[in-house]
Amino acid sequence: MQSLLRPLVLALAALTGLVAPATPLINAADREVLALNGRWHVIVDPYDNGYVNYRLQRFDEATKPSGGYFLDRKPATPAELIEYDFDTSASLNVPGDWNSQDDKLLYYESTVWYRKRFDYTPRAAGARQFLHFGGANYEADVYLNGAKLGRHVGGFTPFEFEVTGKLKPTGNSLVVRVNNARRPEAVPTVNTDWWNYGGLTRDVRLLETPATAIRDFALRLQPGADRRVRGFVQLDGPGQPVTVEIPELKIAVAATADAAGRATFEFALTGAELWSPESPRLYAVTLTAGADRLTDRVGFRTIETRGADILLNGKSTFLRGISLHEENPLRGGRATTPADARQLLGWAQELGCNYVRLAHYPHNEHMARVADELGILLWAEVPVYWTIHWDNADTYANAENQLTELITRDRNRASVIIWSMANETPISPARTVFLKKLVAHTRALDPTRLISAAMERHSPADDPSTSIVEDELAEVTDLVSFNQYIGWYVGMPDDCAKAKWIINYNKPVIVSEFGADALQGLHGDRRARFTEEFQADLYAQTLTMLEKIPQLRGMTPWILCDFRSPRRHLPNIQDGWNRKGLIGENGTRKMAFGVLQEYYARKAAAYA
Ligand code: GCB
Repeated sequence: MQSLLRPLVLALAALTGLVAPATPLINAADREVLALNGRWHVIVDPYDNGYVNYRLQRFDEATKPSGGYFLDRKPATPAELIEYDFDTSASLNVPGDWNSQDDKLLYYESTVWYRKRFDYTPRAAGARQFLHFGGANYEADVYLNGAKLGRHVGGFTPFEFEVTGKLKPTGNSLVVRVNNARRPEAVPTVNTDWWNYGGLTRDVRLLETPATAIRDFALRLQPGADRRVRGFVQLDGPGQPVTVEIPELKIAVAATADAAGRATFEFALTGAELWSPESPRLYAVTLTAGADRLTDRVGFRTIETRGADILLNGKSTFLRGISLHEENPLRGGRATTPADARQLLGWAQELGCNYVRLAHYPHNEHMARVADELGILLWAEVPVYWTIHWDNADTYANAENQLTELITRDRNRASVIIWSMANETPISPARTVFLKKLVAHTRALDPTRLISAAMERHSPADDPSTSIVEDELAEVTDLVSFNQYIGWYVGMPDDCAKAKWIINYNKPVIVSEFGADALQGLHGDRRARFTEEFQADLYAQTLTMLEKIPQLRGMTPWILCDFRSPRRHLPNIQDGWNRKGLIGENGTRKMAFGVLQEYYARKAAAYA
């Protein structure tokens, strides 16, 4: 949205209460005055009985919405008929998916109503309050004290509603209808290779700010020897003086926000140590605007490409990566906490990684923050996966919105170096128009990071051993990334030895996926599918094959841990799990883990 329009939209949102602001307050954790995590009462409502009446009319659009569960009512007299009761219903943990918390909900794909009661007295006179949701899969209708606050679509990005003047000192009822039904026109569409975890899967918080709030900011180190930082602070209130301070560097700069609430900054980052995987240096940054004050920890680094090289702080780097789903492998549910992020990213570091692909949708904010601390570079992506409806304007708007919410949330994370537009999308004119539009949108929002997409290879009909990567999209991305499964979906691992690659782009090549299923503990011949030996051999042969690509500058094999997938049916082997993990369901490393670890040790030495 253009910044000039933003105040108007915000004013409208405040007026009607039904539109979520374009971007939620940045760094919500710093604003939290009340955690709304913990147990929430839930009603599992497969027929949406609390949402629509028997004529399929929505209660929240009716003048007398008496049947809506969001009213959170109790019978006033014993004679009154009310056929639900949150107080005596079951409860679930938030943040968390419902599937892994109750066996009956493992495959559930419909509506669950969540209800939390809380008390709150504003801390300061004139303060504003916001209800902030880290994410809810897939769509959420939110109600406070019986009135609708609004709706959010998209399962992996944050949203919030201003509730200033709507809170009571005691007994607030916050009700959220979460629905995770898959829909063809949605993002993602109906077919994915991951579990459709539903629910309030991320932190829920009550935030408070003074009347004029710092809504957003970005501070970015510009490439070049003079180490200049450019950036902005966006207020959602009238223009006033804004300061940016980095006390450790004795930096304090001031600017005045314009009528649209935007203050721009440029200053020299004198004396700073740059952020890198070897030395993930973060600086405390404090922003002040009138009575509002926001703190964050920010790393400064540059990322560029030159020909086939990736330059991190000007130095050529090889991205020693692994792909990850946002799933706790041991619990088999969504990863939700900083501890979950530390476990996954810690295992990646043990493997020798300096880089991780957060597949296939925006992961929770803890991931990028922990990666910032540990020194792990990140690829972040949106669920434009496989066969999206390329011709549908709403589908495009939805994808663009998810991307905007992701970029806005994470653009101050030094760890994030790549925004990825899509995964394995079939080439067609409509698809390429759609994705190029996303690329242009991303460059406008964040000109300082690399743009990619997981593309595909193909072979000429008469020459199966030649792999060609050719995609019009690669002309506008900074990296040429593709997934390839020679040895698993295409032929056998021995075919790697014959493979020839044609990649006519003078850009860094990042192999975004390769892999093979192996059941941890299953041993046998290296040609026997699903054995650890097969997977280890595929890794060894693939790594040798990929070394033949002169522009190769990184990879994220598929995948760190086995993960749940409803597409994987082989009894006693898969049992609902994709077994391409290097780590099994119980945390045990498979043989291929060691193969990749050894390769990465050599790569680290070569690029030291
Ligand atoms: C892919 C997809 C990934 C799947 C993987 C597989 O190409 O991008 O989401 O899980 O293959 O295991 O088939």
